[in-house]
Amino acid sequence: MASRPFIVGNWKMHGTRAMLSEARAIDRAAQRLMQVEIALAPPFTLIHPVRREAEQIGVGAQDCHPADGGAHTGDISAAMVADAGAGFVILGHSERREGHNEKDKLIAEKAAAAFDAGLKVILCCGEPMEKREAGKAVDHVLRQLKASLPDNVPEAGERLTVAYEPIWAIGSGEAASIEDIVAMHSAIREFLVKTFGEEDGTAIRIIYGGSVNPENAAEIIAGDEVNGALVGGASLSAESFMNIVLAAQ
Ligand code: G2H
Repeated sequence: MASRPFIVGNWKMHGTRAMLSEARAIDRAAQRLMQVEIALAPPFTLIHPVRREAEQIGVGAQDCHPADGGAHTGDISAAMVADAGAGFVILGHSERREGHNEKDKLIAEKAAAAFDAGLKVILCCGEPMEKREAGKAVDHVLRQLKASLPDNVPEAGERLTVAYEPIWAIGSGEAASIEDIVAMHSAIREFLVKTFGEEDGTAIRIIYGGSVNPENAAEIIAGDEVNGALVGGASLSAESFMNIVLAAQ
């Protein structure tokens, strides 16, 4: 099991250079909070500037293309985000699955490209409300996870993080209940141990995302098999993000 909680801010499509002051403030505060691993995933345009400003925290991307390069107007390869200073990439977020019609197979190809480029991967999975109401949430998430993983995950325990994000909880202000989070995380843990073996399967971090805020963070992050949080809206201000980090200590 990973020793330090992992708290990642996903800035989504928010942030111009004016937001660099928040990244600086987060980085300064992080220097006094070494017992938590902290990272930010800003938009592509801010990866390099945030990396330059921040010494302590991890910096990552929110997507990458599966190809190494070529005629893909508007796309960015895994090697390019690594070159800009990213150490990881978030893949399979439901906003990309829905907004860009990304399927599991494409996500697995992106993950393979990211690993080849030396990046770590935060692989997102989560169920829509209909599946939860039908009692099929665990089946849905495990099937999605299995299909979104590439055939080869190098150093899985170290380089793969799974983010469980129930779609209905994202940006809704209503996080999943701690009971539902713990039940899903333990099903994911069982799947990871079966897939990657005891050592890697227990070392892979499983983080929760979906309306995490300074008020609910302590309870969520203390949950069994919850190794941290992927935070959207509440990561946009250094104050609220660092209050979540403090709750994770
Ligand atoms: C879920 C999360 C971050 P929010 O997407 O990935 O966003 O915390 O705004 O629900």
